[in-house]
Amino acid sequence: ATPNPWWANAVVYQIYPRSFQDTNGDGFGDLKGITSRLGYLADLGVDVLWLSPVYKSPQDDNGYDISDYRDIDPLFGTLADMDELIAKAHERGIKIVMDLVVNHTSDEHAWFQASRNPDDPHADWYWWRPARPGKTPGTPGAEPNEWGSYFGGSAWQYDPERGEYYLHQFSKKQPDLNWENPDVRRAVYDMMNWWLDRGVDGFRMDVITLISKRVDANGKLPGEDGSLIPDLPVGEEGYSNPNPFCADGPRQDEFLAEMRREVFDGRDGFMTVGEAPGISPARNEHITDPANGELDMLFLFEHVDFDCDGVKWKPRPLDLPALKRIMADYQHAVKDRGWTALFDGNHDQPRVVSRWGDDSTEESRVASAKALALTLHMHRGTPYVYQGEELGMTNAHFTSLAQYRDLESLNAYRQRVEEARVQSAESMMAGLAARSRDNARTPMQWDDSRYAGFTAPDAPAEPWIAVNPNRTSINAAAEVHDPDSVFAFYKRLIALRHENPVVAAGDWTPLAPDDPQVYAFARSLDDGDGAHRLLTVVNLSKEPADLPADVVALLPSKGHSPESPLAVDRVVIATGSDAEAVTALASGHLVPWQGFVVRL
Ligand code: TEU
Ligand code: CA
Repeated sequence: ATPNPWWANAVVYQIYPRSFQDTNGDGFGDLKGITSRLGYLADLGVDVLWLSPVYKSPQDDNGYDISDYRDIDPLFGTLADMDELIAKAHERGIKIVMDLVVNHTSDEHAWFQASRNPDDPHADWYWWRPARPGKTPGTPGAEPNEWGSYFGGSAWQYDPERGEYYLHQFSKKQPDLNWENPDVRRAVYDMMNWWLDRGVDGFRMDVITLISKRVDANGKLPGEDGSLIPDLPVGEEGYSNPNPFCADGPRQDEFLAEMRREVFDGRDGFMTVGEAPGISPARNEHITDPANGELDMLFLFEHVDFDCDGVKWKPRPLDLPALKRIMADYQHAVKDRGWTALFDGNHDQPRVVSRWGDDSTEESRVASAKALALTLHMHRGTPYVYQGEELGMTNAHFTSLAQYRDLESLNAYRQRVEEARVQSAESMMAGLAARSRDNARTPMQWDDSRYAGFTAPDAPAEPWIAVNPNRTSINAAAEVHDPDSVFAFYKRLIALRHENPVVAAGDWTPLAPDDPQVYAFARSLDDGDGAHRLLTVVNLSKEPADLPADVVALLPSKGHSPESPLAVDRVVIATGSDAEAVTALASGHLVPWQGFVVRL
């Protein structure tokens, strides 16, 4: 096999700057804060930092609504602070990847303001459409079609100045850019080159699989002629879903290949990762196959969308065999070519230890956080660690609407409980507690002080969102020197990926796919002097579990009976002690949340 590119052996750490480290006491994290924590990140051993957006922004969607791509928002600091962070990170051999948000801009971007004048050269830089025929512009029901925004309400906003509607799949302050327009693409590529020339090492590309829309030969979007969009039902909240017309569209590959040529060809040492809602594993193989010159890897979403009852606000408990099937599809799709990003959490998802682990006691929280980390990091792909995940940070467990900040959550509450009346307040509050994006956005817990060291205890301003009270027991200061901490375990997992080629490059083979408690798989790599194989076994449940038969069958003859236990030096890593792993294999029984990797 061709030698892996550098990012195939790397671990990426996602920073949500707003909640990472505040250094000027305004209650918001900032760039100087990130720079001040590079030692911690170097100690953890991560190779790349992905920063959620820090560009100029009205902060309607916490920076995913950009008003100037070539400047830093004062909330986070200055371009000089960004240059310093890049330089200081590079000194430590850590790369910096920026968040590229180009499916849409802020409505306060100069491009959009110019576009409101139909005679301006920017007039066609966004998706402007007239009111539905026969309807008075600006009145309810006059929108060009029934599409709903992911953040509630219609996906069309009326602009009285232009007298037309503009498309926004996300908030009304996030108008979709018109990628059909070559001037838009040119402007995006020029900006990307400007950042790469400034020293950044690549991009995470926000909803990059939504940029190509399915327009007809006349450039019309479905339903614009006043008819209902064919075959797209209006949902319980009164809108239809634009996804079938805006995800993985007809020019997706063309645009990504053009971007690769215009921006990345000729450069090296960079990486690109696309946020890819609506992309199948098979399409992931095509887009990440280096022969197609598009993207290096993608975040796929089925594994973080399936555990609910049709809508994220009606969560369901984990169905482990279903998760294993989804992850197996991801892995099989890229076994011969292409690559995949591995993640269980980010700034849009609840904390994985609360979602699929058990944060009800300290013991189960630590054990399940390690078990989940072991499962993810032993897969083939590039693992992403979301800030605080390495500490076993939990969901916020908010109890009142006033504690929430995220517009997705607040708009969903209003629309589902108060307007469409499709969910009770009590059920919605439970849904928010389980799935609100704010669960992952509470301040990073550095120590047990009043604001967890995120900002000074005597800071003039409160943090922008409440610090989790469990900062008293869950914080970096308590973990970085504790060999049994979640942090120490992540550090070992990251080191293992750097040291053991089987982890980064080995093939992946599922085991016990139908077992409801145990997640098991094998990794193998033949590097010329025989195959090296690793067996991963994890009890992802709060109950004891039996070793699955097809796992036992893989063990060497000496290894699965009390009389002939596996030699302890075959244990590569274990959530408990190595001896406990040997005992589990010999006895055939796993204690709750017990996981380990052994050399076969
Ligand atoms: O997320 C897009 C996206 O898929 C999320 O909206 C996700 O589907 C949803 O939050 C889960 O319920 C990206 C960014 O990661 C997100 O923070 C932004 O709000 C969004 O795009 C718009 O830029
Ligand atoms: Ca600050």
